[in-house]
Amino acid sequence: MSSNFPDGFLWGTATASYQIEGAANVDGRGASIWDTFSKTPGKVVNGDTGDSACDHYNRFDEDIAIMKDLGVKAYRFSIAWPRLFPAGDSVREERGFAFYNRLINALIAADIEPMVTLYHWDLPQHLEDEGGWANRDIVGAFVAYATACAEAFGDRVNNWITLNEPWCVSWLGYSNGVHAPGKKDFSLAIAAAHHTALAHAAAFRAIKAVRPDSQVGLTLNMNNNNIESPQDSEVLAIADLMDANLNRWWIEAFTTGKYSQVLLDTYGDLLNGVIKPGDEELLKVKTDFLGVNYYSDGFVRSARPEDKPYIDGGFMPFPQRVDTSAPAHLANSLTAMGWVVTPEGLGNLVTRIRRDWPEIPYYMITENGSSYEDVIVDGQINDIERTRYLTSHLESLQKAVAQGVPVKGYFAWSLLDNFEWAEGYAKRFGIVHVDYTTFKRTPKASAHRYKEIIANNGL
Ligand code: PNW
Repeated sequence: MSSNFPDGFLWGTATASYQIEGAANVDGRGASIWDTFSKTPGKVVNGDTGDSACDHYNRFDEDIAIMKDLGVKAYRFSIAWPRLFPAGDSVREERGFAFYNRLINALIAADIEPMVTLYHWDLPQHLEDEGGWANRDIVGAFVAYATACAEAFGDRVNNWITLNEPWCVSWLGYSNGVHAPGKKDFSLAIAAAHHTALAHAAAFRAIKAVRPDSQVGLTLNMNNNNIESPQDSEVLAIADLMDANLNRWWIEAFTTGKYSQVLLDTYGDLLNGVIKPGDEELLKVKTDFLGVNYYSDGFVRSARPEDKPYIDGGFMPFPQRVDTSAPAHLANSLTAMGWVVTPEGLGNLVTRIRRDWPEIPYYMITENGSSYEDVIVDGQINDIERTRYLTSHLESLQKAVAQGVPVKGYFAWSLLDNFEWAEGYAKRFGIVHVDYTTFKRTPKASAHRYKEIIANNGL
């Protein structure tokens, strides 16, 4: 069996606006919830903010040249909503549009396909002041923003992702509060989850109205939740809720217009109360592709006597009595984020998506990557673990693709070391190292390996 990927496989790298751009107070950009959150003491490690980040705003030509050298065919980046509409209303900032025009034109000149994420977490602060994703009015605001983007950039951008990881937006942002806007209110998270699902469908229609031939998808963070004590009915019930909450919520919304019974039962009036008559038809949309962000599998087994009841990720309405720790054989090879390394999970996940939702035409792996502590020796970064993470996940993906699973592209997270949200700059995911005092970029060994993989169209 060939170890190659199909011809035309879209090899890419991915980033997000707030994580790399910097230039936070330049060219009329408005404040986003991440400006506010990162400047709130205690929210981000070391008090880091995205004010300067990688200075990509001023150095995108150099970053495109690096991608060109790697042979990258596509680049996934996000647009900062508050650069285009600083107050989140209808008042445009033309210098923001001009920046993304420069970026898109430079990508096309380098023969790199732009793949645009409309929302990768930098909500205009003014919209949060009105309730943000927990206020249903956000759907209309997002449609206006999506329409403006399709009108401005749709002559050159064919691939659109409406939202990145609505699970993180909803649960990390509004329930457990580790991400902006840092709210800790279970009911707000449930409202946000429903409104992000509505926003995806509405933005999908808005982009298609402007550019009928464009490809519009939604990116979700997903995992396989491996059940290690299938004889325990409590574990089975909690695992089903975890899967519905993380993996099925938004897919079932756009494929069926409805949510799993386990979600309706668990969240009761908090969920039923935000669903309005007619929402079923609004939620349902023939999404062109699913964007999959995959980092790590989950594990769940019977609670040990020492396991105290706890609430994981802020999405359990009751304390769960299960053990979700890493299995012993994986526990001493965690990434710097503390995440288990489970390469076979990537192939398993796309195979599961194919089995459960055959109506979704194809998928893009819109993020996959790892954080490790890098050491610079003689100006070189020999990131063996990150390189192994990359190759082992691609081996797993290749096997699934060879079985006919329709994955059309893979975007390494991330092109650059960057602002890793609540972890600040302390955690590095880049295949290219960034020195945050000089902004010097140095491709790591993983980037050199990725270049070979792209050149061979396989491992
Ligand atoms: C994703 N979690 O975030 C994001 O899309 C990226 O912007 C981010 O840099 C990358 O993964 C690495 O973290 C996540 O706690 C952040 O479950 C946190 C979680 C999941 C995804």
